[in-house]
Amino acid sequence: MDTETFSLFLSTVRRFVDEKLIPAEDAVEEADAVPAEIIDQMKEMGLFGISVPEAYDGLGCTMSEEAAIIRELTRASVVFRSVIGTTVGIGSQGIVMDGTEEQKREWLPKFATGEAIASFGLTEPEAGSDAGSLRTAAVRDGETYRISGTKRYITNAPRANVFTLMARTEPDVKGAAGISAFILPADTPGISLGKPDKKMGQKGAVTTDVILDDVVLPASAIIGGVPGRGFKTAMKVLDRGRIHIAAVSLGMCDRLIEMSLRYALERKQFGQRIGNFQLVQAMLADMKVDMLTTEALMKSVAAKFDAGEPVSLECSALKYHASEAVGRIADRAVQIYGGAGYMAEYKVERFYRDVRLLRIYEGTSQIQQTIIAKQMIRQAEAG
Ligand code: COS
Repeated sequence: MDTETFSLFLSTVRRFVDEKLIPAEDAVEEADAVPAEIIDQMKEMGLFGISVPEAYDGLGCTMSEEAAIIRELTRASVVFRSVIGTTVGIGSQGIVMDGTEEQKREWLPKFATGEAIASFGLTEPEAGSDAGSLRTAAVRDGETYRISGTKRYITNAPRANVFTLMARTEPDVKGAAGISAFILPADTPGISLGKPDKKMGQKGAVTTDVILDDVVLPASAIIGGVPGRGFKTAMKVLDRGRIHIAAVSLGMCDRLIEMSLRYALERKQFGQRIGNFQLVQAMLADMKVDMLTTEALMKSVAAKFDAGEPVSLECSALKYHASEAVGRIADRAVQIYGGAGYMAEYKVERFYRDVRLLRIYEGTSQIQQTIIAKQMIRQAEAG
């Protein structure tokens, strides 16, 4: 997108956030659902297609552009972003990165319009951080695979038309090398969903188990057509996804700082606004520093990603920093609000719970630390 078109798009998103999404936050929390009308508006705006290349009818945003859009969008409750999150990110990008031309032509234009919602099936009951130990088995049977297993906490599973699903095609190969990524249409016989998970926060975002009982798929459903490459596809998708999650964190940083500053200027104690007190100022300043360091890191990592540089370590560093930073910011926001910060009607307690997930999904902070350190050690050993 040229600069002018892009800044117009961003201001449309900003208006949508201020006029539609923020006013709908309480109703979404209450109903534990995002209204269909809002989802339709997101489709009309092209939000489902930001990461789909233009050749497949998407907006073809760069990572830097996507991050800026997601940051803007997540000034409203992160639950709205969750509606588009898997289609923009982890659910579609395996096909964008490693799919065959035929697979891209079949699915990407549908993702771009939101006609098809994509979801990502990696996590299992016994395989969370240790994704390479997944057990869902895909057994070759002539020109097909028969897949059985359970996927856990799958975001947008009930909305999904298709899953990119990781399964073990080589039962004798332990770890990552035996895993393939499949394109699994959600209406394939043998798929059933568990009950919606009851979560700490993010009401309106949906996750369920996905249970596969002898699901038959053609061998051509493997992303890229070559078995054994699915783990690497998943890791590349997650590297990119971690920049996206940092942008989500940053949007919430902006919102929480905006709210805290407003409250500090309105709320009076000891005969003056609490923003005059240096201990409150210290919290505001620390929030700003956390936001600015996240913003700076995000811009540099997204730019390196767009330049095609290897950024796996940086993606982990960014996701780690951003998600921890927004956690600290949310905690300080509750503190600045005091008693009101603990009460549902002021919303900061909700955001405090909502952002807690950012330190967990798409790789915990501890997994990010190990990715960073392992690469540092590898680089040192390589001289
Ligand atoms: N990009 C490309 N390839 C990668 C990669 C990346 N970012 N990370 C790892 N790989 C490759 C490795 O190069 C290795 O290939 P070779 O055997 O050909 O060298 C292979 O994948 C296995 O890598 P590794 O040995 O590092 O895998 P581990 O099993 O030790 O696990 C971690 C790696 C822990 C990093 C991985 O399991 C992980 O990211 N876990 C968190 C999962 C997660 O984020 N879950 C969230 C659920 S989705 S919301």
